[in-house]
Amino acid sequence: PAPRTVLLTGAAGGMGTLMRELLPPYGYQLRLLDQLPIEGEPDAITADLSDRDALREAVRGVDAIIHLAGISLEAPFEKILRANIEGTYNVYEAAREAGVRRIVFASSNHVVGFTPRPVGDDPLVPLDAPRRPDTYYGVSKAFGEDLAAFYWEKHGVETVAIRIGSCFPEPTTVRMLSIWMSPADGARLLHAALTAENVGCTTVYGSSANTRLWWDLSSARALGYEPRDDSEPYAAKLIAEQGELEPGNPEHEYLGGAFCTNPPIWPR
Ligand code: NAI
Ligand code: 15L
Repeated sequence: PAPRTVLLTGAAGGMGTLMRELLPPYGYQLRLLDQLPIEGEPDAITADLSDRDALREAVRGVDAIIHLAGISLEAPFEKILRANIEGTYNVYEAAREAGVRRIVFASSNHVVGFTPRPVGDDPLVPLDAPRRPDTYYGVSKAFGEDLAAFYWEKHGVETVAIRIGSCFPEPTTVRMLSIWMSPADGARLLHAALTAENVGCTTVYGSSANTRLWWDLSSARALGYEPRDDSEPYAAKLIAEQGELEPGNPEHEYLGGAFCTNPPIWPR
């Protein structure tokens, strides 16, 4: 049966806030969790990912989990360790104990951040490109993907790991023209990841059908995902303001962009 009740971790964050609006029309009943309280959501669970009792309670009776919570930028290793590595382990353990069948894990393009961006006729970056994390943050997402594979092989917990590009209301940089995932396409991809059958442990790149796309969306499409958006209408203005990506500029050379050179730091 298709999942109905879904735990959304990281529900107070940027994507969580967007998905709280966009997912219920697909028929999901969302249970919300974040370390921060969520205005206007008195039933949301306010808990840190280190609180295993709270997670045990939060997963009780859910059909699936969308795991977005965590540090979403670069941070000192100790912080990444607690929130993204131990935190994701705690989510998987709670899911295993409660018999939750499927987790959709918010991985990131920064797992392969040091992959050179395709230029000209270069092929799109394939799913099996070697991992080349660009930050401790990217390393933590690579860990999450491996943890997911282990929980599938060993415990039968299914995962769709989505290497998200940039999911924001609009693309704001020239790099984002290639990796943007519109919020509406983000919801389409999450829905596909929740409902596709026999996913086992699957990894996909997550973005819209961008004209300037850098990676292969075929494994996402195999889930039934049909992106409808393209960042191209934003291109002329962003390029006029920021210029084209330059060959030889280290900040423009790799998929991970500035994460490879001067990563944005988690503020808390
Ligand atoms: P965000 O930083 O806006 O939201 C993350 C949420 O997780 C925050 O509300 C925060 O309070 C919560 N959180 C952090 N540590 C926690 C902990 N220890 N316990 C409980 N809650 C905790 O990030 P955003 O942009 O919404 O991203 C969501 C997820 O998707 C993240 O895992 C991020 O790494 C991943 N992702 C997002 C991309 C994007 O374009 N938005 C791109 C690639 C990956
Ligand atoms: C990410 O993984 C971050 O969570 C998000 O905030 C963006 O910076 C995105 O990657 C990106 O690469 O643009």
